[in-house]
Amino acid sequence: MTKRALITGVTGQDGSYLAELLLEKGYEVHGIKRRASLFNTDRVDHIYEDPQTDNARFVLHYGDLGDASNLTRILADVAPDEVYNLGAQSHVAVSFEAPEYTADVDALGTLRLLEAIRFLKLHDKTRFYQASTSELYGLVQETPQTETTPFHPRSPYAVAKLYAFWTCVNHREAYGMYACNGILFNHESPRRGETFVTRKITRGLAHIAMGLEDCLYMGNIDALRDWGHAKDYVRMQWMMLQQDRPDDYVIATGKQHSVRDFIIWSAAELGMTLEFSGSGVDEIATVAHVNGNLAPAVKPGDVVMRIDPRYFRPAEVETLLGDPTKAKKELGWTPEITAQEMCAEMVATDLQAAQRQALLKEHGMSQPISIEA
Ligand code: NDP
Ligand code: GDR
Repeated sequence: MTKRALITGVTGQDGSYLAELLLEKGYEVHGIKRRASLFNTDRVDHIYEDPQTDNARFVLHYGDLGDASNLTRILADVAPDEVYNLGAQSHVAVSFEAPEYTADVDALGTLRLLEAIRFLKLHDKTRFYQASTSELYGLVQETPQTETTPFHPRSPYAVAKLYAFWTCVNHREAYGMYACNGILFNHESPRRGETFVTRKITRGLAHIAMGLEDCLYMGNIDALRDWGHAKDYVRMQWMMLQQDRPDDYVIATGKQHSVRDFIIWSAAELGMTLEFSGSGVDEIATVAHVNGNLAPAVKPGDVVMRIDPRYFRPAEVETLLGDPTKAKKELGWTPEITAQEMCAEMVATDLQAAQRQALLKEHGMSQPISIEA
């Protein structure tokens, strides 16, 4: 029998990789997309099937995690074997600007889904995956972080995700639902949203290399993160729902790097060697050498990074490092792509796009570039 999955957040980074994975595995995949004034399905356009196609295996439904009746109707229509709740206002810095909206979507949205499954009496059939996060650890109490490390959230986003985490656990304990939390550490890819730090760096430096921007403006470049590749992490999301018993797992690489490291790697992929000087808000990165021809617009002495305090957060998560031993032991999961390999892939993709844009600009056909990140 063909398995049916429902993915909230299907148009996001993880949603798009997960949809691909499930289609490869023979699932019928239903995704919830939001109504927007412009097309917002870039990441899944390549797997989109015309609704007129007979037996389409990839189906999109309009919906929103803020709308309980809409979620209930979609769940009733689809009656999925597996629900992956990836939809969220997922930007930590934005959650300080929009805390109430973030709580509504990320916290109550999870409750709405779980209650709809219960109300529809799907809970014996439907397995539920909750996109939990290393941001729950926030002000870390122990290093590395495991499934038993205490939480101390440091943003409205993390507080909302804490509610969702415990709602998921509570529905498992109270109603016997098959509901799992994946406590995922940062994971990135060429499909990462442009305002998250890794993508901001790879895209920004690629633009600088091609003369489309002058300088990258950054926040706290000493922050430490455990970065993995989204492709490795969605594999684990699926694995979690294939076990005999539901449980919660940390998904991480067990390796930590700074934002500064990521800037250095990205620049090196473009042939630039950087020198950092100054400190605090006056720190800058200057190009010391340029090798090869991937950065034709850059010369030694150019300042390509400055600090802009606008990107500091009211409360920061300085350091995160995950211990994925449980996932490795119980599920046999290991990440295959290192942070540096991922960085190289992201830079290559962003450079290609920047080269195209530079060519268009040269011929008077350029579009304005958004550098707000
Ligand atoms: P993205 O920001 O790339 O995608 C978020 C998705 O949620 C998008 O499809 C977005 O739609 C959708 N969405 C936003 N608001 C709503 C809403 N009100 N109703 C329905 N859908 C909504 O996130 P990622 O793919 O990176 O992350 C997936 C999940 O995993 C998120 O819940 C995130 O918080 C969590 N997470 C992510 C980690 C990471 O490092 N990537 C680590 C740990 C957890 P649209 O495309 O229209 O904006
Ligand atoms: P994070 O990811 O907050 O960890 O949340 P992000 O890439 O936004 O920030 C990582 C670290 O980099 C620092 N930083 C900057 N961040 C951004 N966005 N822009 C900057 O200019 C900048 N300069 C420095 C940040 O302060 C932070 O310390 C991500 C999201 O995907 C969440 O949804 C997810 O839950 C967590 O990862 C795990």
